[in-house]
Amino acid sequence: MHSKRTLRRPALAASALLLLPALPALATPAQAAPQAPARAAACGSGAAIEQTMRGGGVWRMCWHTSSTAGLVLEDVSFQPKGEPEPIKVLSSAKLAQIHVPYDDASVEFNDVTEMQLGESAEPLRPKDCPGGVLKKIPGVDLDTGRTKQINGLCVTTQERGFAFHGNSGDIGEEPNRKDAEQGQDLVLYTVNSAGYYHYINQWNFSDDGTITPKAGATGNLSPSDYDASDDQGWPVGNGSKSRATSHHHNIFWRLDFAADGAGDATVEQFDTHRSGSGGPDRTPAYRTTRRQLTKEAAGNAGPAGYRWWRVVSAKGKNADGHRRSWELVHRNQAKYTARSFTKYDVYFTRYKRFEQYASDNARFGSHRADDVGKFVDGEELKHPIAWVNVGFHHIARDEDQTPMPVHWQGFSIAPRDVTAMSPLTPDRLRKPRYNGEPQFDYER
Ligand SMILES: [Cu+2]
Repeated sequence: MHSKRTLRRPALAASALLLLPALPALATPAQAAPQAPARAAACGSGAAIEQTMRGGGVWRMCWHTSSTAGLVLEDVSFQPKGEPEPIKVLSSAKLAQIHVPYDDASVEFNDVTEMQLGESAEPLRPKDCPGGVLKKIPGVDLDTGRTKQINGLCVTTQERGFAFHGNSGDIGEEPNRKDAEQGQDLVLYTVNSAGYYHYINQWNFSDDGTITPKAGATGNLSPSDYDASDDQGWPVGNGSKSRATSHHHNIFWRLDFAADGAGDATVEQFDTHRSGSGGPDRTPAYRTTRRQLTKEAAGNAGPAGYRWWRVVSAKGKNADGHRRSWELVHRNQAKYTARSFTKYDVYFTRYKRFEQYASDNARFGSHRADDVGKFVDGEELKHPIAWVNVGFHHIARDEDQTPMPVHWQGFSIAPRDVTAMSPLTPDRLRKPRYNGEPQFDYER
C-alpha cells in the first residue's frame, strides 16, 4: 500500500526527494529580457519592472525567481506623484513558506522548501494575464523533468474599485465639488503547483502606495484525502461516503524593509485598550499606546485587530515633518498553534543571511536555525526582517470540486505618513488649507 504522503503529491514528492542532496542553490539567475534599460542596470542580474500608474505614481522593482520561493522581488520603490525621487520600501520580498499540516496528524508539508514550489511554475496563456505581459521564468518540462523557460510571470494592471469618493465642501472648498476616482493596481503573479494544489503567488501594488502580497490556493483536493482520517472530515460528494480531511494552510512572507533606502528602520507596536467603562449614555473610552521594539519579537494581531505594527524610517520624513512608515495590515483567519513558527501572526527578527525560510530553514545548512520561532532569540532588533504568517483552516466543501475555487490569504503593507496627503489627492486640493484642520471662509 502506498503511503498517504506519496499519494498526496505523487509527481513532486518524488522529484523533490531526488533533488534534496543538490539543493543548496537558492536562486536561479535572472530571467527574461529586461525592460526599461536605464533601470535594468540597477537590477544587477535581475530584471526591472517600471509602471506609471493612472494616478501618476511610479512603481519600480527588480525581480528574479528562486527554486524555492519562486518570485523574489527586490528594491521595491514607489514614487508618488509630485515626489522628486522614488521612495524605497523593500529591499527584498518573497514567500517564506507554505506549511500544510493535516488534521489527522499524519503529515505536514513545507511547500516552499521541501516541495520546491519555485520549480513548478505553470505556463500562463495570454488569457491568463489579461491586458498584461508574460515574462519567461524557469518551469519544469513534465516530459523530460528538465527545467525550461516558460511564460510564467504575468505583469499587468487591474482595476481595484473606488480609490476615494468625497465632497470638498466638507473641507471648505467653495464652490464644493464631488471628487471620485477609480483605483488601479500593478499586479504580478505566477502559478506554482505543489502536488494537486496550484498556488497563485501574487503581489498587488496599488496607485496609493499600498502593497498587498497574497497567495491563492486552487487546483484540486488531494484524491487520497477523501477518507475522513481525521475522524471527522467533511462529506464531499453524494451522501457521506467521501469525507475530505481538513488541514491548515499557514502561509508566510519574508519582508526585508529598506525604508527610504536604509536597513536601519525601527519597529513600533501599537496596542489599543479599553481605558474607561463608559456609562448608560457614553461609550467606553479607548487608549492606544505605542512602544518601540528594541529586541527581536513575535506577536499576534489580536482578535479584533487591536495590535498592529509599523516599520519606521530612520531618516525619512514627509513634508509634514512626520516620519515615514509602513504599516502591516494583518488579519489572520485561523491560527495553528502546534508549531513554534505558527504561534504568532508576525515575527520581527534581526537580519541574518541564513535566515530565509519560516520553517525547514535548516534544510539548507545544519548550522542554520530551523524556523522563525527560533530566530527570535533576544537579539537587538537592528535591520528588522518582518515575517508575516496568515493561516487558513481548510474544511473542504462540495464547491471545492473541481477545479477548486481560489481561496486567498494575504495582508497589506500600507503607507503611513509617507506623503503629506494621499498620493491620489487631486492637485487642486494639494494646498496647505486642506492639509490639517480644514479652514472655512466664514472663519477667515
Ligand atoms: Cu486546502
